[in-house]
Amino acid sequence: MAENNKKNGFFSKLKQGLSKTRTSFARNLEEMLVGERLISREFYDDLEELLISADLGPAFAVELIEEMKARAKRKELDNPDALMRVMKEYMLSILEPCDAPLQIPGKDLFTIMVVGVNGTGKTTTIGKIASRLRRDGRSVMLAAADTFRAAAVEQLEIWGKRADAPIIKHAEGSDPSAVVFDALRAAKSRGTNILLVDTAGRLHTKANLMEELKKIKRVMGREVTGAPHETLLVLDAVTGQNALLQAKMFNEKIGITGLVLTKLDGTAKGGIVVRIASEMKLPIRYIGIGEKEEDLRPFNSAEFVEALLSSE
Ligand SMILES: Nc1nc2c(ncn2[C@@H]2O[C@H](COP(=O)(O)OP(=O)(O)O)[C@@H](O)[C@H]2O)c(=O)[nH]1
Ligand SMILES: [Mg+2]
Repeated sequence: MAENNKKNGFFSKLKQGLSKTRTSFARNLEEMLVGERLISREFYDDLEELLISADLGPAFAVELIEEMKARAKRKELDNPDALMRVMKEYMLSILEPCDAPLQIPGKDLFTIMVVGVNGTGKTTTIGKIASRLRRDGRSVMLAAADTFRAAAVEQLEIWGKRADAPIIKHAEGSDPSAVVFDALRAAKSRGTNILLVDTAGRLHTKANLMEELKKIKRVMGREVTGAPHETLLVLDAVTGQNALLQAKMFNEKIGITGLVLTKLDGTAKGGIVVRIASEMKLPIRYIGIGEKEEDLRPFNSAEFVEALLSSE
């Protein structure tokens, strides 16, 4: 299938999107290697700086350098290709455990609560997921529980129409939990397979937001056993280390079961995906590389490493 083909549009676009990260990284690395002895002190210092500036994180840098030093001692690291190979292997070993696509059983109601800071891409991601699922012939319903702005509901409605998925909404400013309650009832009575819940992300009232999200979770758990079955946190890769801080905060306050990394088209901070993987150890369900429906894919660690590190 086209989706499994490395030469497909998605892979090219991902590679294109990560090119800023790659140029500030892989190319620098190649330049560093020209004429330089691989195992000099300065080389490791430069490498550490480079890894940290690509948002790969200090832990990654230290561990990778330890690994390289060990291999250099065993004389396994005597050319740039070998070094690149070690880097790829190491990155893959961090990302592979996060390679866990969302599995949605075919019967019974499966509920997905989508959370994250304003502007990270929650509503867009819900629309894209809904379209994917509809294309697979699943029944999908959307709950507009970001009741803060009317525009948020309208945006979700547009995606709902596009995906042919009904939406449950209330008036602007109403209680988000009440919307979710109604949506759960509607989904149950119509025998819907998947309910996607959009939520607000305004952070200037952080404590309130977390309380609101906890309440939504409680309501879901009361109405449907095991709900929310997935609590999906959407992070904007462009924000680099802020995305990591958000992941920690949301996970601590409401518990996260999966991540979506958006805006990997055109970021110099693509390394943040590796850092989030190594520090959060949560499944990365999807990545986003644009605003359109087809710009969302299940995360694939091998594809990602290839796109991030291959120069040709
Ligand atoms: N370039 C790019 N833009 C995205 C991506 N995902 C979302 N966006 C855009 O980011 C903006 C905010 O998205 P939205 O879904 O409204 O965020 P929300 O506030 O979290 O619901 C919109 O303009 C989206 O089109 C992505 O993967 N790449
Ligand atoms: Mg939104």
